[in-house]
Amino acid sequence: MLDETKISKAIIKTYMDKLVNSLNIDVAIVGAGPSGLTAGYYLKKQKPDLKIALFERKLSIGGGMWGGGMMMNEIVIQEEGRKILEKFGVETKRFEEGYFTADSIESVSAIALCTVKSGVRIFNAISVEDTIIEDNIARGLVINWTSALDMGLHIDPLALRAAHIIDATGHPCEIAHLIAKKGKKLFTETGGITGEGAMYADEGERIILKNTREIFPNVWVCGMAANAVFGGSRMGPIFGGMLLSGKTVAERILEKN
Ligand code: 48H
Repeated sequence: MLDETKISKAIIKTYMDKLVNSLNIDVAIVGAGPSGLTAGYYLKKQKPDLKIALFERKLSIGGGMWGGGMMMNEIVIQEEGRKILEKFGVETKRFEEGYFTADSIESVSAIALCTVKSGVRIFNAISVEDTIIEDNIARGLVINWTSALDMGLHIDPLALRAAHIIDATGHPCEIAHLIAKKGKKLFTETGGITGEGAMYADEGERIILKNTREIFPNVWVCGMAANAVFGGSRMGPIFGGMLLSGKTVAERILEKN
């Protein structure tokens, strides 16, 4: 006879162990779009002993990749992005010289599976609502249930400490905004957030790796958030830059360590 209370206990205990083990970690990633997932994967690949947790506001991970372009579920990548996608086991097709396509469903599923299997702990349906900042150095994240925030419930959050934080929140670059809103200066020309530029795919894909960097002590930015912070262009449904930016932020964090 199945005991319903054992099913409940198994879920509650296993989940809580996972969460408690994520309260003091090496890297906390915010946002499970293509750049955040890729960043987690490459960090673990290079240094398997790192403790990494990724927090995603939505129930589903994958961010803006599922929808391809205008909900046509194909994405475009160039040669360098194709190499990363193929490492994840995704089949790519040559469209024309320099342009490859991949099924967006296959891409998200493969990246997500590789990232989970690498040992990155993913917490979905949890939003990052603030950061811990001590003496002008970021030390961790403040988290809450997305559902509680959506309902406007007055529920105090919980917090965790992390040696590094990655803002992989895409267009809204939410972690950068949270820090700037507290009156803190970012490592940008103005000390603030420039906001992303209009669409210019070639520039957006080129500049994203330069923009993938530390923006505040212990806070790094990757993916679309990197261009949003530094005024880089948007690029539409071409995703190589997101994958390369995730890989690059992992490399830059490891170089600094
Ligand atoms: C927890 C959060 C929070 C928060 C946001 O948008 P994403 O897919 O981000 P990237 O940078 O990996 O990829 C960008 C790409 O999808 C894209 O939009 C492109 C290429 N656009 C070009 C163009 O021209 O439009 O994923 C970000 C994820 C999402 O799943 C959010 O739900 C999540 O971050 N998120 N999670 N706490 N505070 N804020």
